Amino acid sequence: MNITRRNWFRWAGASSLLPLAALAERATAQDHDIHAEPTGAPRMTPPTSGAPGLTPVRTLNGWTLPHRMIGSVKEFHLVAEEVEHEFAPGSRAKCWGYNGTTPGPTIEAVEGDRVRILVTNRLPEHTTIHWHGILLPSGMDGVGGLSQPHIAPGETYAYEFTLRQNGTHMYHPHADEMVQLAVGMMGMFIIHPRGGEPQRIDRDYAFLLHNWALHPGTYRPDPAIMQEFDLWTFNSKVFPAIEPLLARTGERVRIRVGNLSMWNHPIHLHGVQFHVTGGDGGRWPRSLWRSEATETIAVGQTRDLEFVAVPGDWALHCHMSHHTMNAMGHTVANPLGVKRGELDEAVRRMLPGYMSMGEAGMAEHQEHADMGHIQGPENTLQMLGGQGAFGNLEMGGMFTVVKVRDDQAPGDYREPDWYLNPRGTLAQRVSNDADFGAPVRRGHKAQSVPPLESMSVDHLKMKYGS
Ligand SMILES: [Cu+2]
Repeated sequence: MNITRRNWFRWAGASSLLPLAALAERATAQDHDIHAEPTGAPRMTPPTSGAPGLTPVRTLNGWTLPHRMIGSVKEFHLVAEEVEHEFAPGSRAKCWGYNGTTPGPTIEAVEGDRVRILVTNRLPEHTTIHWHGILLPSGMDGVGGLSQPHIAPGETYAYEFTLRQNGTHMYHPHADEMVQLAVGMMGMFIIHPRGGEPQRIDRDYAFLLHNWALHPGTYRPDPAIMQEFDLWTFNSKVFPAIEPLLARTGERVRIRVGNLSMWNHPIHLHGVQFHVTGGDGGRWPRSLWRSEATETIAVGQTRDLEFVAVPGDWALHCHMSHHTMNAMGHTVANPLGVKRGELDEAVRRMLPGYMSMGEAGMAEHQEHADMGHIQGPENTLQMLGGQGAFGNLEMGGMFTVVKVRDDQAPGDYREPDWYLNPRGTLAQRVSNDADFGAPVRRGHKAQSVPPLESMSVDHLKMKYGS
């Protein structure tokens, strides 16, 4: 049967999704090996060598590219190539990236460093790399045809320049951009200040925003799509496969976000007012910092968000609600309030397994999908997923959790269990009667009910109270 985007909404379904905790554990185990040494390569040095006391960046679900010292030059080697990528268990794709992953590994260096970046092209077409936001000679800027010849398949080019700035930057092709960006070619380029940070950063996270059109049942992202994307990602992962950000109470945390997608994304962090402290123009003077809870990161921009961690499990997500969902159709008729009656049974005679959804909202979708009642096409994630301490999160796409604990050891990135709410700090049910209380409602007659008595709540009985 031909599953189109139009009818996909009704088919969105079934994939087995691991709890956030299990996925994060896996991510921790396999990633972040910044000292990994390819066979026979000379010894690699830490990314912040030359600037002691700096905290290396932690790329969500990603890794930092090792380098080697050739004299006084830090030499990196990127390989543009096809990669087998998993957005989350149940959704794989043939993408293009660097050194085996999308996004490619993060390049970290220190202001003042002389860097040489070898770029080997193992793609079926030519490419280049543009160093987005980095001050360099025109001939190193990586715009194919303008600043250099294209790098043909099989060729290796060397870029070499001195870093004269610090901040959050990116790299991406400047050749057949529509295709090469759409299938995952991107990475971050972080330059640490040589003189150290004005304020010590205890945890320094980084991720890139992106969007993908991986049509239901297919394995190649479609580069022709401009607006109706299926997958919205932090570092090419969708929730619940995006690893959480961890911190200890009181630590200073920076989240560096870059946007190489086709949409602007209002990134919202719960629990704190963060300061926006920089962009791809570098770190801003203190007088320009803004206190925000949501920061829109436009296409082609980066932003640095800094805050002091407060204990809890805090959502970090794009505020466009369609960007916190996985595969879905955008052109279906509105099912809200529709009485389906005999409809499902009639349709099932033609389409076995059919189940219409949405007459009371879409929250039931996750339940049905998790229980296997509805099945989607192969290699396609359900629209909503993820589990928290209290039930379904009904999220996908650009969503993860910032987990802050009093007892998280400095430098420990192992994921703790769900947050234990101190006594008296957890919202809870006080009635299951819809006529409860005496709320003022316009268009409704006031009810003559006794005033709400003060209630005592036994927090010790709460499952997740401490
Ligand atoms: Cu968004």
